[in-house]
Amino acid sequence: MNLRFLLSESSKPLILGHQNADPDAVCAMMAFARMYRIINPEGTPTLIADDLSRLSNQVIDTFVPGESILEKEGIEGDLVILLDTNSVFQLGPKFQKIPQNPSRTIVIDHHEINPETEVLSDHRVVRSDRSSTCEIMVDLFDQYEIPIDPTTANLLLTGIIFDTRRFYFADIMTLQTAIKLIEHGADYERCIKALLMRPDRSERIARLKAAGRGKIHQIGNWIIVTSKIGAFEASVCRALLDMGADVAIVGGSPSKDVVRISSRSTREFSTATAINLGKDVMEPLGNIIGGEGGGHANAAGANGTKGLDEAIVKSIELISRIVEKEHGSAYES
Ligand SMILES: [Mn+2]
Repeated sequence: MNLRFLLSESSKPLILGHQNADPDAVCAMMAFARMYRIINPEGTPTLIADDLSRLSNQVIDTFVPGESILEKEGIEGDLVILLDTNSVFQLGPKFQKIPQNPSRTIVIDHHEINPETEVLSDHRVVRSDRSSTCEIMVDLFDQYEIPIDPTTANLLLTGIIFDTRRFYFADIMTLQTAIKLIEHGADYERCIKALLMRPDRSERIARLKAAGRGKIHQIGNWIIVTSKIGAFEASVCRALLDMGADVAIVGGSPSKDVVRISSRSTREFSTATAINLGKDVMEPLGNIIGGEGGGHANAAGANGTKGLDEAIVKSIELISRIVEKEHGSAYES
């Protein structure tokens, strides 16, 4: 792919990120727009995403206040660039139809390879060995010998810090890239601060109340915590795992005839017990609460209309039954 050529002959590129764009997507988009303006100062890039996360807005306010990412439909472009995104599905329903012409579509992404990407785009930089799209962007700036100014360096370092979970997922290349960005003027402390965000007051109160009401169940060596709260069930589950639970199951009845249950488990728990919260717990609970349940191994939920207390009791039964059946002898000895 000759990125310089594609950008120099396009006057109205559309730079797209995935739905609910996270800081990696947003920072890669902002950096890409800056790269484009250096290659083609005459052109006007448009940045588009279906909703930004709260944290992404905070990052924009920190480093590029006044610059914006649009959510408007119907904007025409002569080149489409997908960042941190490898399928139209990830763009969200509003913008799924934008990529139409593979010869005018570029994909820059670090997720697992998706067969759809090849159909979607003739110009791809897909590197699933990299832990963020922003890291790939640094390589592109280098490859095309485009200078990185301090603001771009801050944006790219922030995206890297976010997607690597502050360098939890990082290798020597990631760390070298981070150093390079600091040498170009990125302020590490500012980047870290741009990514710090306390949850809203109401969410913090929900977490604290649910923790206060929590019931602790010890099954084998595992700690399962159940609780009830009318809102922020998923956030409460994450908080309970942070506090030390192996599994958190939190139900709420935000109004009459509405029952919601959310659950989370640690990787350690799902690996050792093979319990898939979606299939093994939330699917059966869906029946009890007169609705449906499902999800993934470590994060699942159910929605229904009744029977919250019964469902929570049942969830513990379901988990104990599997743990005791698979691992009973180990605990008895
Ligand atoms: Mn990413």
